[in-house]
Amino acid sequence: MHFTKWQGCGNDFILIDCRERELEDYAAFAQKVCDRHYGIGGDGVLVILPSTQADFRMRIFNTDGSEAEMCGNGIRCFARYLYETGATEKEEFTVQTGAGVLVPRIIKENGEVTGVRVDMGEPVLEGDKIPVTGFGMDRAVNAPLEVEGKTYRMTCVSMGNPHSVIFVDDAEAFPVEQLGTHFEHSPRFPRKTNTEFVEVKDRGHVRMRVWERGAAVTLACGTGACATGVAGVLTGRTDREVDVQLDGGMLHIAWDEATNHVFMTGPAELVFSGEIEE
Ligand code: ZDP
Repeated sequence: MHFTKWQGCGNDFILIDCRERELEDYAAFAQKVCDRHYGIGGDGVLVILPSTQADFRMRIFNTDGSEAEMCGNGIRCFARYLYETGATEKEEFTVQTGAGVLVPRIIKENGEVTGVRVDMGEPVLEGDKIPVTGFGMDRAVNAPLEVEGKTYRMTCVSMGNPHSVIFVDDAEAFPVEQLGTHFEHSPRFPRKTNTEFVEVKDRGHVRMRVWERGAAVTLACGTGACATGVAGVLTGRTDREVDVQLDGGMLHIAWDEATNHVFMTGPAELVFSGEIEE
C-alpha cells in the first residue's frame, strides 16, 4: 500500500488514499504503522475517502487506534496533498469530517504553497455537547477540575473533538508527561479529552503544550490551538487573534466575531513517501 508521511508543526501523520479501495481495519492499521520502532512512526493516520456531502472526506485514527472526530494539523496536510497531487485544482474546497464540512484554503506566495488556512467552523461550548459532566448546557469556563488531588481551572471547548484548556504560569515547567493521562482519563470527560497547558505571554501570544487523547504528548495540536484561542477570549486573557507557540512550531488562530468561526493558519510539509504491507 502506498503512503505519504506528512507533518504540521511536528505533529506527524501517515496519509493513505482509500478512494478506490477501503481497508478492513483502520484501527489495527493505525496501531501498527504509527509505532515509531516497528512501524512508519506517526501521531496518527489520515484517510482520504470520497464524499457525497463535500469534495472529499477525511477520517483520522490516533496511535492507539481510536478514531477522532477532527484534526487540525492533519486537515492542512490532507488539503496540501490533494492540491499538489492534482486531485483538485481549486485552492479552496470542502472536506467532510466528524466535525462537519470544513473549508481549507491553500496559501501560495510567488506560486509556491507556503501553508494552509482552514475555516474550522464554530466552537461548541455547551458542557453536554463537548462532553464534560456537571454543566448541562452551560459553559465550563475557569471551572474547577480535580486531578491527582489538586484543583485546576479548566475551560472546555469542542472543535468537533473535546478539549480542556488549563492556563498555567509556566508551560515549560508543567509536568505534562506525568499528569497528562490523568486529565485525559478524568471521569468528567465521558469521551476522554485532549488537554492543553497554556502560558499567556501577552494578549496576542501564548505558549501551549498538549497531551492528546489517544496519542499522549505530541509536538502540536491544531484543534487544541483553536480551543486555546477560544478559551483565551472566554477568560479575558487574549484577543481574538493569537499566535500559539507549540513545541513543534507556530499556528495563527483567529476567532471571528461576526461569523463565530475559528480560522487556523499554519504549515503542512511532506516528509517522505513509500510502500507498506497492509
Ligand atoms: O481528538 C483527538 O483524539 C486528537 N488526538 C485527534 C488529533 C488531533 C490533532 N493533533 C490536531 O491537530 O487537531 C491531529
